[in-house]
This record gives sequence, C-alpha cells and structure tokens, in this order.
Amino acid sequence: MFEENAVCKMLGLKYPIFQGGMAWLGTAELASAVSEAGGLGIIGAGHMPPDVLRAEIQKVKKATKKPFGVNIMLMSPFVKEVMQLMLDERVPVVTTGAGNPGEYIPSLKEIGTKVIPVVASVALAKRLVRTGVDAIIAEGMESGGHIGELTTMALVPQVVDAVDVPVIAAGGIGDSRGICAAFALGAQAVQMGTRFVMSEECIAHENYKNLVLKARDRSTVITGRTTGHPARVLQNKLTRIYLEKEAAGASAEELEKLGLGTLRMAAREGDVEMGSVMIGQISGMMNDIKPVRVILEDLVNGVSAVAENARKNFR
Ligand code: TUI
Repeated sequence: MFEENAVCKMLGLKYPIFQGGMAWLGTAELASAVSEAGGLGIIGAGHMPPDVLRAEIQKVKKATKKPFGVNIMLMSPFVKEVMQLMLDERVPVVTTGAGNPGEYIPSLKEIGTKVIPVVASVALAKRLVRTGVDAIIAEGMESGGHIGELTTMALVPQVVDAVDVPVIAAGGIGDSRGICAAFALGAQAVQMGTRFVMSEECIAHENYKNLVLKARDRSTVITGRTTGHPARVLQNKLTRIYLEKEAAGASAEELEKLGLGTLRMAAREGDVEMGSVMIGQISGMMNDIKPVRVILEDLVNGVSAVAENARKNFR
C-alpha cells in the first residue's frame, strides 16, 4: 500500500502519516519511533535553543536511518540560529508553523531539504508555493495549540484547489476515518498530533495523558482570541482564569504573561491545573495509550474497511 502515494515517494516514507512537531512533546524519542515505524517523525523545536535542538537531532539520527523532520515555530526567539542549524545538520524535512517562512526557503531548498510549511489559509499557501515549497500542510482549527480560523473540512479542499503541490491535512484527524476523509478532500497525507501524544513513546507527563483520556468532545477551549495568538487547550483552572480576564478586557500583554511557560508546566511537570494542556478536538476519542508502531499499524489497517463502508452509500 502507498507505493504510488506522492508524499511517500517524495519523502521516502512507508506511510503517508506525519507526527505533528509539538513543542515540549515532539522529542527525539517520539520522532525517531514514528520515523522508524514508517511515518514521518518530527522534532518540535518550539522555543528550544539551538544547542538543545542539535542534541535532539543527533539523537534521532542515532536511533533511525529513516527520514525525519524538524518543526520550526516561527515566533521562536531563536528562529535565525535554528534555521542555520537545519543547514548545518542537513535535516531532511523542515516544517514551519505560526508564521510565514518565506525568507528562509531558498537556502533550505539549495541543500535539498524538503520544506513543508503549515498554513491556515489559502492566501499564505499560494504565496509560499510561488517561493518553491515542496508541499503544504493545511491545518484546521480542530488542532491543538496555535490555530487559525477555518476548519479542516473547509480549508483542505480550498488549499488543494489553489496549489499544485501535495497537500497534507491536519486538524481533527485521529483514526482511519479521519485519514480517509482527508484523502476524500484531496489531501495526499495527514499530520496527527493528539494521537501521538497518546503514545507510550511520548514523554508527556502522565497527568497530561490522563486528562486527555478523560476529555470529551467539548472539553477544549480557545484562549487568546483577543491577543492575535489563539490556541486550543483543554479546559482547566488556567483557562477559566484566562478567559475571565480576556472577557473583562485584559491587555494582550497581561494575557501573554499569564500563558508564559505554561505548556512546559503541563507537559513536563504535570501541572495540569495551571498549565496549558494543548490538545486537539479529537481528544474526546482518545481512549488508550499505545506504542507508536501499533498506532500506525492500526491506522493503516483500518483504512480499507472505512473506504469500503463509505462506498456502500453510493450503491
Ligand atoms: O504552530 C502551530 N501550532 C502551535 S505553535 C505552538 S507554540 C506557541 N507559542 C506562543 C504562541 C503561540 C504558539 C503551539 N501550537 N500550528 C501551525 C499553525 N500555523 N497553525 C496556524 C498557523 C499559522 C498562522 C498564521 C501559520 C501562518 C500564519 O500566517 C502568518 C502570516 O504571516 O500570514
């Protein structure tokens, strides 16, 4: 299966499944497990200083010979140094998020790195394709963390129609049904974050994973709509305080301060009361924690039955 898939061929993957490059959660352990099992593992650089990121990259290179990626958060204070590190380490795939990576694309392309930005709009997708990116990740607002305004269902087909490079769908995809739905919209691969947070290899604190196990369909909320940096997180004490202040007209500066360092608090220290538990809307269907290899096998093994089931409605 997937021998003719354009994204698998371009990147040398067994499965057209990316693991989202999540800050504090997309570590070398998770990324190398996903790549070794046939998907694309992605280190989440977040706000990592370059020396820490270099060590993570070297860990992945030691653990697997398969292709892997690094996600660069464009709001990071280290973005320039981190981009130079991509060149020094000849990272095979670079994905970007939370901004426009335009100025960095030519030098990455020059050394053969595949550049695949995450976008939340057709306009940015079109602009970036003109600068020579290899594919586009179209991410809907069902995703955890920093999000745009459109849903995956509305965004993906519009991006597919607007660009001539492969599109990877992200946001709200957690099982074989989501993969088939993404393919039906014209995507040629998927990216998943939440599903891989709920893996044995993800180092998220057990409090974080346990809270996701308890999540229901409406357990996430969006903070930061007024700051220009909206983010989807599980509702907790922090979000209740944050949203109350936001509704009362608190300044962007005060709100940003309230959120500072809170992802690390939740993901690593296990403070899921006053930390940011970033997770997607599909957290309501996460009922188990499995090894990465089993997650990928279950996803892939399920697609034929889902496609067949969908076809029944046409007969
Ligand atoms: O980047 C993400 N998800 C993230 S980043 C993150 S860490 C963070 N830290 C501080 C503030 C906010 C977040 C946690 N989760 N996903 C990819 C993504 N990119 N979603 C939306 C976008 C995006 C938004 C606007 C990409 C481009 C963009 O346009 C900028 C422009 O210049 O047009």
